[in-house]
Amino acid sequence: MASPANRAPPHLHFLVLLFLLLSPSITAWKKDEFRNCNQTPFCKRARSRKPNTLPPLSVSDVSLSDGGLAARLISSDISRPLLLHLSVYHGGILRLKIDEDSSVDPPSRSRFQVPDVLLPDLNDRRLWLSRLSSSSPGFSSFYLADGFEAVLRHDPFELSVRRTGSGSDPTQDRILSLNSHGLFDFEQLRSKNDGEEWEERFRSHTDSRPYGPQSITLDVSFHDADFVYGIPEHASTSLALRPTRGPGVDDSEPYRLFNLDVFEYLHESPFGLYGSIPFMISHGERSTAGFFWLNSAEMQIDVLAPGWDDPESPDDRRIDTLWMSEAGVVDAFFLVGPGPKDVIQQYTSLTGTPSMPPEFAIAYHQCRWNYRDEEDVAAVDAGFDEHDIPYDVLWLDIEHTDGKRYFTWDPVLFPNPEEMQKKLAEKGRKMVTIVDPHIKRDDSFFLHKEATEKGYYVKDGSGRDYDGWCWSGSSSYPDILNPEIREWWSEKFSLQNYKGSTPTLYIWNDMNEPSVFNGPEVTMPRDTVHYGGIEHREVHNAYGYYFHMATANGLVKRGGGNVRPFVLSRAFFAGSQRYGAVWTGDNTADWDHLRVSVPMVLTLGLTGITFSGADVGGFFGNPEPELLVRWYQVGAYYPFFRGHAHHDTRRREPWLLGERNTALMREAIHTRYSLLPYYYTLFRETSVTGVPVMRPLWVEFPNDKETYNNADAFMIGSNLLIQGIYEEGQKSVSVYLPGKQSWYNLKTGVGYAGGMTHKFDVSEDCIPSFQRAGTIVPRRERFRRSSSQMVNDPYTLVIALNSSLAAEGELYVDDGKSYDFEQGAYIHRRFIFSNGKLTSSSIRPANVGEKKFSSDCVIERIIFLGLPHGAKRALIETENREADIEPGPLILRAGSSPTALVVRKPNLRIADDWTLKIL
Ligand code: NBV
Repeated sequence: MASPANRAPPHLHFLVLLFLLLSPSITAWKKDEFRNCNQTPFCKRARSRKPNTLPPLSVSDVSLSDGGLAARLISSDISRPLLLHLSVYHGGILRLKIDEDSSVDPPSRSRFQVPDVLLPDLNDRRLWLSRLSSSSPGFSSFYLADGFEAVLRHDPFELSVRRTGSGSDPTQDRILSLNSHGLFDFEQLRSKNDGEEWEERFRSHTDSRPYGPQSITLDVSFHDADFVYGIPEHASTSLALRPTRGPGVDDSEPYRLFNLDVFEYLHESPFGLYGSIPFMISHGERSTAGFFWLNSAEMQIDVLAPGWDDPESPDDRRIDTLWMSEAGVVDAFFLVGPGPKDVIQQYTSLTGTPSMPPEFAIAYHQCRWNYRDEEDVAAVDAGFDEHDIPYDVLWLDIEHTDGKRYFTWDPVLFPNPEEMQKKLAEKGRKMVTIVDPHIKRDDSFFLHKEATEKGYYVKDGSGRDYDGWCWSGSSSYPDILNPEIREWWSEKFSLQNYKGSTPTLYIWNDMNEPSVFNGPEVTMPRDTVHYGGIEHREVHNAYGYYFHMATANGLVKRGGGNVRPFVLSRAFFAGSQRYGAVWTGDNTADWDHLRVSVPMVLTLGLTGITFSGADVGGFFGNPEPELLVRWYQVGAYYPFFRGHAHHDTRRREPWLLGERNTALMREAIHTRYSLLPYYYTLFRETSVTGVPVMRPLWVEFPNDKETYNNADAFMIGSNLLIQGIYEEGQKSVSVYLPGKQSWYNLKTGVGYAGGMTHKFDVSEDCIPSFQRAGTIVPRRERFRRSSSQMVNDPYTLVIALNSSLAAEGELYVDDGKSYDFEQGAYIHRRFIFSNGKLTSSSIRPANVGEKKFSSDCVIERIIFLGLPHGAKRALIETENREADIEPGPLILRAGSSPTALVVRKPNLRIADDWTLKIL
């Protein structure tokens, strides 16, 4: 049956769209379009509670069951006892689940628990929980990990994690605790009271809320913490989360986690953006810890300033936070650290490490809304060659389709899509097309016909296919929560089903929050219904995640299970790192947005999603050439590096702003291409450990307080430190170089002492970048059209020596596209330089498969920084031959002067073990 919007005559649709496009409400960020905490009843209620004023909760009927601890939570105002369950996982993870006891006075439905996020093998990593005999009366304590125990206080209920061996007082030496302020509140499902109104209204929208209030609130304290980080996605120029409430906080709004398509978002705001990850990390000199709440409903999180509870005695050593969720259950994880990398590893042992991307995907991408037609595509492609700029992927936005019907091509503008892709492929280049979740309600569109017939759309409250307005006009949205529908969706990417696609076509999922132009807060109404009767409110933040998953699985299937997919998604949730990359959405071409991109990408990395970046140049508006150049210089280091722009902006391919600027952008892109071997090695590392490619300084220097809130500089792996330039016409910049070792400028090779701030003159040709002494970075210095044309090229090793004249580094290489690496088909080398000798040995865990990867690539140049002058020759001991050493430049570009000693043409195979000795 057609919904009212569907019955509207077509001209009305056009008028509505015209109205939406011209309306001043979407020409700039409009606060009023989005709910604030006061307009969100569960948030307002939770925030108004004072600490320890609710009837206290207590723990009863504690028993050990099924390897975990089970108990009931009771209080004078809880109608049905709550069931509490604690379990412990290998590696320092405590899990707390709290749900309603549905055996008593059964509620009409069960509460939603997010499936498909936690790794399926998690259960195998459970530790059998045993109560410690030393537990004090009224407490249950148990082993969590070496050095840590969990403590459950019975009355009043409190759960904490503390270091062991810190004495008999169970409240001593805690690192994390829950309900220490008695703010835990669980609105239980119940029947409507007479006269009670459950509906909620916002602007012209009414949420029927058929199941009434069901929110959950809890307070979490991070002890020994100087700062907390995480819970993306928000735009903030501070890497550490600023307090949202308490003394000294004026503009008091909690951080909102609710996936939204926010038009022209501000660079400084706690409001929710496109993705949500309810994971927070605390850090201080003594420890790092984490808290993750697996819940996909709207969440609001307060970071409370010291003294929020008692202005007379603020406690600076503890950070209290308040977590409020509209629905779902408590399924929370406490991560003990104790170091930053431990916490990230613990988190990714729950939600997965980032998948290994195909190699082309970590090179440069060129995008625009839109490349008009095939001729335009050919001209842009040729432009890169003419200007000697490498790039790997050309992107097509929504206009390439036939009337915003995804999986189709505009027959006039793109009549020969396969040929177009093949031409790019001849140069080793790929194409990406956009596929959004809104499906045009057009009976002649195969996708809509099929989805309608099969009943695959999300339903509105009355059971009809939900009909919303988006790019394609009246549209419906696949119910991607349903595994059968995900299967169906993934089949659409096969070469037979996606007409005009070829194996070098990859995918971009935009608008998957989901964005609905005429929906409440530009998204799907909360009372729409998914698979299994789940309300949209319960699953909202994971909708885009499922979309990303189904699309990525589609590409895996297309490749017969042995081709790595590449899918970029705008919306994300915990676990999205398993399915591909994300970007920070519609930013603006101004300096503040360039600045904020760094903490945004760093925060994504801390919460599992390392493969991310911001639109280089800024999506809205026209960047001045200086801004565009600076953006390329920073963007060249984002894990995901793509230039993109709105259709209203002037064209800005990297050769359009004058020769000098072309040269500067070329140099920035060349920097990325030269570092691809290092980046690929880091992507391998993150796919194993979860530790991000782009890292906050404090992750590498956890004891150096100076680094804790540095959002302007960042690390690429452990070896490179990069400082962005975020101001127009900036003449000088202060850069803090952490650690006891020195740092070498990446371009000049000049060394600088660590542990201090240096003031540098800013040059136009690059941003300050440094290699840490004691490290070895593999590079490739020959530039070609695309990364795949570089596969047989030789490598350069840059060896930055520390004060003991030693250094270490790695190189990881595989075929760049298949999953054969999972069976051992890769080369992973460790290079160690010490006592005047450089050795290359293989890193290969014993249980890795038998498959081999072979490469004839050699190292054509070894550059030493910090090697005392005088060395003239090197002996390759394993082959008994010599190579020359000469002073040389660090970078083989015009105008570079010698700052290093260079071993010329050692021609050492990367696949072999060898030793080279400086004579
Ligand atoms: O598909 C058009 C754009 C896209 O270029 C951009 O990157 C997305 O974030 N899309 C949003 C929809 C329209 C934005 C105004």
